[in-house]
Amino acid sequence: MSSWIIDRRALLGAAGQLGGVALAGQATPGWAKTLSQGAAALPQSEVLSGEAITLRIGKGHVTIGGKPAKAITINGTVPGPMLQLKEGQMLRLTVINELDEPSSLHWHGLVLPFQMDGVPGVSFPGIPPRSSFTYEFPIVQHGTYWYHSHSGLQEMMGCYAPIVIEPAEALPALLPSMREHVVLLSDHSFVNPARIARNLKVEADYYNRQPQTLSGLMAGHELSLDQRLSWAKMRMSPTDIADVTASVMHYLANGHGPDENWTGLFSPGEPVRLRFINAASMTFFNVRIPGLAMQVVAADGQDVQPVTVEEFQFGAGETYDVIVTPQNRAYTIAAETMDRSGMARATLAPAAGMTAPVPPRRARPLLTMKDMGMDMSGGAMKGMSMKMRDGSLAPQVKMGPGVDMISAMPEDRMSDPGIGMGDVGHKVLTYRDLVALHPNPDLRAPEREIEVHLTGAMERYMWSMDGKTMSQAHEPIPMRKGERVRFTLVNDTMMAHPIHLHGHIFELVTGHGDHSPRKHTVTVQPGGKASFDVTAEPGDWAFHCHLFLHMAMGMMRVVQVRPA
Ligand SMILES: [Cu+2]
Repeated sequence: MSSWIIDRRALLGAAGQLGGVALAGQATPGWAKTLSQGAAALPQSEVLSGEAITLRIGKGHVTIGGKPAKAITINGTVPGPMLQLKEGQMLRLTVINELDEPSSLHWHGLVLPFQMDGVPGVSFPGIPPRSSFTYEFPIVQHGTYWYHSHSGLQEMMGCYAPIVIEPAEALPALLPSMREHVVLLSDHSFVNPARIARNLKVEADYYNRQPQTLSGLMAGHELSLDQRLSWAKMRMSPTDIADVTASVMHYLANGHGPDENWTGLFSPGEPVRLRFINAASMTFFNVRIPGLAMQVVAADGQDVQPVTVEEFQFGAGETYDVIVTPQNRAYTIAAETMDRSGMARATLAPAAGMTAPVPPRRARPLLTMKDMGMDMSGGAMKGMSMKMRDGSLAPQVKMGPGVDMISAMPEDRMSDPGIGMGDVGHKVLTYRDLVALHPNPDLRAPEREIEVHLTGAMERYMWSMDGKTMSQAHEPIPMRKGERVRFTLVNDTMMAHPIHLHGHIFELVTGHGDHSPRKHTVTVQPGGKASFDVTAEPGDWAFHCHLFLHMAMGMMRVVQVRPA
């Protein structure tokens, strides 16, 4: 039976693009070329591996829809070169900053001595213009990770790339020879990020002005006049799903726009491992492959017991490895943005030039009372606008113009599939579905709990923790080496925030005991809360929202771990 979908125009188009890539020279690194046989099939010259690696940060371009956009590149490309490492090896990375401004590289999700973590002003001084820094550390883990600049808004301009670490010992569930593809999703704008930040500061909904439509109202997707007035009274909008949208961003798969259609090849019937990385600066993605179930086998690089889903939503900084078994046809990898304003697209195909239908973007989701930390079972919106500004609910939060709400009844939302994912009609991954493959390394109960509120004022585009920005908070969060602590993050905003703790892999508190799923980045749903247990590693560590503009505005702290 042959169900090949060969689109002749696409075939010619793909051939043209391959030529285009060759002409463009260095625009795309070897691992991200428009047509890929798989990461293992790459010639040695196309990946960076071994114990000594040199990376150059410089100025360049990324081509989106045939137009060049300014970019900060690593070794001349966006994304940068893939690092293929092996658990147990030593690594010496020389990073040359060719920019006229300070720079840095941070190894996202790697457990390492804090001086090698690469956050200017926190763990090292940064790399001055026209100079270099050498990072040196052992690789103590395996899985899918990535690296990016932690200076200014350079990450937002393309300064990121994947890291794939092979396990010291082969995992029983995975064939060592299994074909695999990295699918790195990102966002890029033709507008300078500093200008995007300025525009949001002047008008927080600058990029989010999708008007409510009459047809939407009639279809039941939109709000009644009454509901709209209630939201307005609270100075909130149920459409604040994302602050940076497709009106200014373009969404890329392995550095390619939807029309360039990055394509990963496979042999029909063979299991293929896809390493999804959300390297976007400001975007959550809903990832699905219509017609193909995905078996999630790792989260943030940590092995989990296989769980089969049709779709998952993930935030900036998170990674998922999935195994798919495609048949003899092409499939679209559809990575719709959480606010449904745009989509990154790629293709899995048994031969070059094949495409599958691209699913249309689904209707824009709306926020609910749950997203404001309100349980609506007992009452209506009446009185809510008072309650949501009640500072006594969170004594440690510094109330002021930078805090426009406090979650009155924050719920644990670890079983939540994500904004807009509740009614898509198929199985969507939740954190509670994740169960670690191996027992957790530290089974001690936490000695104490640290509650951190994620705070903000949407209208002023202010973002903070406990009501204070990074620059207003002079005290780091103190911990002792080896101390076991439970962090509970309470989201007092109506946006989802992917919160990343550097240098640690923590256990999500989701009721799975000694097989708790381990991660380095946890998304906290709007108005909800999330807890994780962590064993403190010595040093100064960045702790922040991975939406880069939220971090830049102040949703960040330093966690300082002193000797016991
Ligand atoms: Cu955030």
